[in-house]
Amino acid sequence: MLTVFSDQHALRDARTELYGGELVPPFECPVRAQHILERVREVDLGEVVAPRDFGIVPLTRIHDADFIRFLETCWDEWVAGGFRGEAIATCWPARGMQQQRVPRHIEGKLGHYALAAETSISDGTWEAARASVNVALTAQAALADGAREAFALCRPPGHHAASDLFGGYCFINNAAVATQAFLDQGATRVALLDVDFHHGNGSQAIFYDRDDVLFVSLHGDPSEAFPHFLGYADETGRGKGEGFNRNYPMGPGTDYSTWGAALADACGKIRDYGPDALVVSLGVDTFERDPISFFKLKSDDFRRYGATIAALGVPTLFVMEGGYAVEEIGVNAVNVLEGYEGR
Ligand code: SP5
Ligand code: ZN
Repeated sequence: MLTVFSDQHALRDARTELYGGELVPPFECPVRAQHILERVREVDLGEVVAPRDFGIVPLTRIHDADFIRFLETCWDEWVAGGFRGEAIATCWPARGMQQQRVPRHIEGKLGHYALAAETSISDGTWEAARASVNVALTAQAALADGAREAFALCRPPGHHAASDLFGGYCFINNAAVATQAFLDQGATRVALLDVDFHHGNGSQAIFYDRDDVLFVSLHGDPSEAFPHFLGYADETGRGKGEGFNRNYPMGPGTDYSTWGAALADACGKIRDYGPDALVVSLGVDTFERDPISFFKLKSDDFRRYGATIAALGVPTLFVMEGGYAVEEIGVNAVNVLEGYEGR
């Protein structure tokens, strides 16, 4: 299987994450991508290529122009504001306050566009996010050119980013942009399967009103886990999109007997939908030793579920999302891809 990878991921190297009331080194760090790339090479998964530049237009199919502009200018505005640390949102348009007006001051803008405070914006973040979405689009183009599968080794991840929100370590929704690219190139239906431990709130929100994308997510129960405010089982889509959103929230301690059964059910929905392409938001933070998650998947389980996804027989684009057990991240992510290939 082809892997697309960009060295520019390393430009996303924030110093701080707000966690447990402290500023700690971010869980979402450059070594994650290095370990995955090393494992891709170790098992000889296939060719590794650098991305092409697709420009801004494919991003504007998913994200608002003012949000893209914010990401582009945030760091410079923050520095111009005279702050010493990294850009962190500290106030929000909460219940009863104005949601529509975008403040002019950078602290107001951060609150308007952030869905969470753990994700600091730092120098190079925008450049890395651009490279990451180009990775997804280059892998998508390989499928458009006839490949049956490809691996977009994206970093930073994307599934928490909505049309005008960043957070959860995500800035541009790589999987959503790639999904839209399939549709813009003539696909009629695309399934987006999100197996990251966290609910893909950004992807759900982006496609919630639509029937041309089936969004299916397996994740930690939002009542117990980030992003906390979306991802319940009764969120099934709206209007034309009714029935085209499926959530499988699961509780602490969930192991493969439960998780695998949910995946089998999810795959049944995808099969019934009959998509032209499948995009997998591939997070491996479902691993038993993930430092911020509470599922109990073992390394071999990743291989098993790769095979389950392959049995759908649909052209498949894997887009890297989360996974923070850094030592095992390469084995776990590549196990999914090897399981898919039946090796
Ligand atoms: C892409 C992705 O996986 N993003 C995840 C972002 C999670 N950020 C918030 C983490 C809060 C973790 N609280 C964990 C408590 C552990 N005891
Ligand atoms: Zn995650």
